[in-house]
Order: sequence, then C-alpha cells, then structure tokens
Amino acid sequence: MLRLLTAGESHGRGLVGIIEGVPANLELSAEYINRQLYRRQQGYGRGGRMKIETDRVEILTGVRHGRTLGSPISLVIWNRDFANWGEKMAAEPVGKEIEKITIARPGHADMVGKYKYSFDDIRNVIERSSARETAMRVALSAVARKLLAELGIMIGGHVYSIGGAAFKDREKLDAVLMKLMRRKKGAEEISDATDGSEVRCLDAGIADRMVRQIRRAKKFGDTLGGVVEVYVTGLPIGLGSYVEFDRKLDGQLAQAIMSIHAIKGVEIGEGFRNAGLFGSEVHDEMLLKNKMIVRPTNRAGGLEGGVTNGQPLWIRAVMKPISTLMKPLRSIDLSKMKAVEARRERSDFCAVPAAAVVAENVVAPVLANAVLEKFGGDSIGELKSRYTKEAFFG
Ligand code: EPS
Repeated sequence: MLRLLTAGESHGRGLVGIIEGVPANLELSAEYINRQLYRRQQGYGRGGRMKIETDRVEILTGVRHGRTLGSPISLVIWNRDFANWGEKMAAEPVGKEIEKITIARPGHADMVGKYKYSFDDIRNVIERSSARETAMRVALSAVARKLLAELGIMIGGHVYSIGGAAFKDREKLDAVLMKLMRRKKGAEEISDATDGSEVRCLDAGIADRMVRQIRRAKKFGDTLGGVVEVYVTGLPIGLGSYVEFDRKLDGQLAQAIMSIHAIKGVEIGEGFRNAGLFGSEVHDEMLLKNKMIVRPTNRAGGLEGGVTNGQPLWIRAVMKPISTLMKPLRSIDLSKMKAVEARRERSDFCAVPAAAVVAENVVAPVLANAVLEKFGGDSIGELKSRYTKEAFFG
C-alpha cells in the first residue's frame, strides 16, 4: 500500500517528499513528473511567485535507469525564491532580530496556527500552511498517476466555474466531456484539451468571462474561488469497499480533495443537486446491451456503496477565494490585541486553474492504493498479470 509524506516550507530551501509502496519496474522519469508540476504552475490569476519558480523535481532515490526499484522514492523540488529568503528562513540562528508577523489574515491558518503551536511569529505558520506544499503533493501523486496509466486508468480535470462565470448548460458540457473521454486517452483527453486554456476551461466564451472576472477582482484588490471537476476513466468495478466506513472509496477521495488548500466542499457526481430531486430522477438505471450492464446516466459519479461501479469517476470540488487580500479585511494584531487591517502578502488572486491540476493528481494515490489492495503485486508485471478483465467481473 502506498504511503506519502511531504515536507518543506514555502520559502525554505525546498520541498521534499517520499512515496513508498510503488511496485518495482514501473517506468518513471523526472520529465513525466515535471509535466504535472508545469501544469500546476500555470493559470491566469497567479501571483509573482510563479514567475520566480520553475518547479522541477529531482529524483533522489528509488529509481534506477528509468525504472522504480520497489524501494521508497524520494523527490526534491528546490525553491528558487529561497535565494531571497536566506536569513529569514535559515535553519540556524542568524544572530539578529528578524521582523515578526503578528497580524492574522482572516481565512488563513495564521491565527489558529499561532495559538496551536504557541508561536510569537506567524511566519512560522504561513510557511507550512501555504499552498506551495501542493507542488510536492502533485509530484508524489504523479508517480501513482503513472502506475494507473499503465493499467489504462486515466485522469482528467477542468475548471467548471470561477466567481460568477460558470457553465450554464450541464447537458452540453456533459456531451463535450463524454466525447473527449471516448477518445484514446480517456479522461486525460479532458486535461489535454484544457492545457491550452489559461483558466483550464473547455469553452472559450466562458473562459473569457472567467478571465474578465479575475481581472476585475485583481483591480479591486480582491480574490476569487470556483469549482473544479475531476474525471477518471478505465476503472474496474469493485475498487473500495462498503464493508467498513474507512474503506469506502468516496470517503477516501473526499479526504484527498478536501486536504487541498482552500477547498471547502466536495461532491461525488451530482451530489448536492440530487438533494432537490425524487429518487426516480436521481438513480442511474441499469440496462442490458449485448449481455453487458449499461448505465444511461452517471449521476452517482462512478461510485455506489463506496465502490467503483465501472462508470467514470466524477468529483466536484469548491475552492474558496484565496484569503490574502490586497484590499485587507478587518483583523487583529495578536501581539498587542489591537484592531488593525490584515497584512498584505504576495499571493495569487485566483488559483482555481492550479487547483484543478492538484485535484487531478491527488486522487491518483487513493485509486492506486485501491488497485494495489484488490490486485496486489511487487512488480508492475505482477500487478498487470493480475489485472485482467476476468479479475474485474469474477
Ligand atoms: C504557491 C506559492 C505561494 C503562493 C501560493 C501558492 O508563494 P508566495 O506565498 O511566496 O507568493 O503563490 O500560496 C497561497 C496562495 C497561500 O495562501 O499560501 C504555490 O507554489 O502554489
């Protein structure tokens, strides 16, 4: 089973990560991982930091001559910006007073982190609570994504809305998504199609509106959130389990998605919309076609009973607007307990397009784990030999 661990401060020397439990002989290159890192860095509405960084991973261990060894794989991404933060972020004492941050930004981890860890400097909180952590999470998750791709399990994502700019015609969008997913690379075709859009939107007209909304927010010193969607194709029936709560795949996927910075809501399929409908309007009927089970709809989003049902997995996630505002909200200086304006800090104005890439990737370790639990194997060859069509349907 896969285990992942990330470490690193936003302006520290770099981000490091370990993924353990990856079968041996999986083809893996830094280039494959870097592609996901590059995608994560893009998007209209990002701040100055992304102009400084060119996130690239170095594979330190666990891979030899382009193939995994079955041993823990460790990765590092160096922070270029560390050059500007040497003293502020030095591991050793620097022998002089470094200005402390004492004003908390509403919505950020600043206040809770200060009290939880008894810090007198909110810098200690900012550094690890930053969404920069997702760079390493994406890098580690890309390893699991590669494993899934070897089995034909493909992942894709797109931006559904930013601020008030959203898809209005769900049926039309579904038709576009289904058409893409029927192509060779399945759900990954969705990602490929959005790579050309600076807001990762499948419709040029809606993309324009999204960009205009972000531009307006930026002008007023404000930020914007939105909704992203992730799809996975090629999943067999039977990943996850209904027998015990912590083995339900929907619960595990929700955890992975909710742990992405600024994500405040997650649904599988048409989760929230279904609340207003009759059961007969919600559940996906089963039809027989050439002795195969066919589902004309996928409102359940590919999971029934916490188990994959052979339909594409469909996850929606809500990202709140980023909490660092250039037009500050009312806040408190926690060292003096005095009312002040929140601190301004370099940040993104909108990171929804990046969140779509992060969301695509973080589902990979959850799904790869479920695959390994059901089929197992110490090498990719062994896993593939067990991962047959017969194994799916008994
Ligand atoms: C991020 C790096 C950060 C932010 C952003 C994500 O860099 P800096 O804080 O130095 O500008 O751009 O983080 C946040 C929005 C946040 O609230 O922490 C990155 O690499 O994704």
